[in-house]
Amino acid sequence: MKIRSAVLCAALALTSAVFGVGVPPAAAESAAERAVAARQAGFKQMGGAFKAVNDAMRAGKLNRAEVAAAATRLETHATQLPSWFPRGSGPESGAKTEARAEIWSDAAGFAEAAANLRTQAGRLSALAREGEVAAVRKQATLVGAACKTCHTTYRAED
Ligand code: ASC
Repeated sequence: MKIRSAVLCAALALTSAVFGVGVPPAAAESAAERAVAARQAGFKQMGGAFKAVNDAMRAGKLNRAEVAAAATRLETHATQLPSWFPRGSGPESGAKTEARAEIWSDAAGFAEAAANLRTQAGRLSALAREGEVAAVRKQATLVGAACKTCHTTYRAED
């Protein structure tokens, strides 16, 4: 019985190795393409977190813990954001990306823009915990402005 399952396991492993079963389709091939896919996923999460904040504002209902958690997610992502742009993952790589070359030629400016988003998102989280809707709403527009400023300078389509 044990030997049988071991043989079965080996056969399955071999099948997987040969046919790539269980391995996700290789949508991203090169290191640059993998970096692009990873950061797009990160930005998608950021968009989701910011949407959660804006939805709460639109509904006029401030669930403090929920909005604070979304803002903290934004803050954490903002901290990691510069590392999502390894050198060589820009448009020169041939990868399909809206990242502009300025991200790397003006790395200090890019880092500063990310740090600003981190600061604004941190303030948003603190204000959400305090629970003053008007203050949260105002701060949410500053977070949006931080997103937008960076996009204007460092993203092709914005
Ligand atoms: C979002 C989102 C962005 C920013 C930006 C803010 O929700 O996906 O890229 O806000 O539009 O101006």
